[in-house]
This record gives sequence, structure tokens and C-alpha cells, in this order.
Amino acid sequence: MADAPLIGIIMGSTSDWETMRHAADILTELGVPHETKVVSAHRTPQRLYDYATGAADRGLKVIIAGAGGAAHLPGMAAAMTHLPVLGVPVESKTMKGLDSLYSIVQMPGGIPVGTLAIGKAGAKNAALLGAAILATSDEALTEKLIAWRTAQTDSVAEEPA
Ligand code: RP5
Repeated sequence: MADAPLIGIIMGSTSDWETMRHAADILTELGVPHETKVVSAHRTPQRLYDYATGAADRGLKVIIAGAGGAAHLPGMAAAMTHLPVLGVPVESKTMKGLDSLYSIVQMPGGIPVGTLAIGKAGAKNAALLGAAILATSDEALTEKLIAWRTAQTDSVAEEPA
């Protein structure tokens, strides 16, 4: 049986997958058990309620939530769980994701959402940050994270082209 997921990646629409798959890819590389679900704050509010209120009891430790436009998903998830929620603003067609960023980042004091950059970089960093949170109590994962970062450093060319 596969390991139970420790990180839940949720997104408002299947159209967000192109962005959020970068978070899943990083977690796969690091060997962090995770799950991916489409959970819309607007179109499937009951699914969001069930997911967020049940997340901790299912053993999840971190939630990564990506959404675009009127991006209420990360904030609403954070309102219904004590788990850390990392928000990824998905790039929207009309406003290039600025709408998503502002929707996610301006949480009222008391309900935090750790907000990442717009788009692919944000998805990637949400996964690295989620893994880093888990790594504070997991030495093997700490070693994997350090190795990942060392490999990244080693891959940077000294000269262009
Ligand atoms: C948001 O609306 C989703 O997170 C997505 O980024 C955006 C557009 O959704 P679709 O119309 O592509 O399903 O809820």
C-alpha cells in the first residue's frame, strides 16, 4: 500500500493543474507522499468543507492550495483547519494573476495563508516550503532537501550558453 499522504495539493479547477503539477513534481522528486484534488471554493463548497475539516484527522500535515481569479480557496481552507496552508496564485488570463495574488495574500490577521509567487515558481516553492516544514521533524527528508538544493547549485552554469 502506498504511504498515506502528508501534503495535500488542492486546486480550484482542473485548469490549474498545468501550474500545480509543478508542486506535485517536486514532492515526487523528494519522495514526499502527497495527494492532488480539485476542490473549488465556489463550485464545490461542500467538497471544500469536507476536505479542510477532515485534513488533519486523515494525517495531512500541510495543505498547498492553488487558485486563480477570485481565489478564495486557500483562505477558506485555512479558515477550516489548523494545518499550515500555502497559497499559490494561479496566473489568470485577464489580470496575469495579480487578482489571484491579491485575493490570497490579503488575509485578515488570525487566519494565515503563506502566499507564494504567481504561477509555476509559486507552485514549485510551495512544495519546497511544504517539504521544509515536514523536514523540521524528519532527518531523512532534511538530507533529501539539502541534496536537492546542492544539485540545483551545481547545475548553475558559470557562463551563459
Ligand atoms: C478558479 O477559477 C480556479 O482556481 C481557476 O484558476 C479559475 C478558472 O477556472 P475555470 O473556469 O478554468 O474552471 O476558481
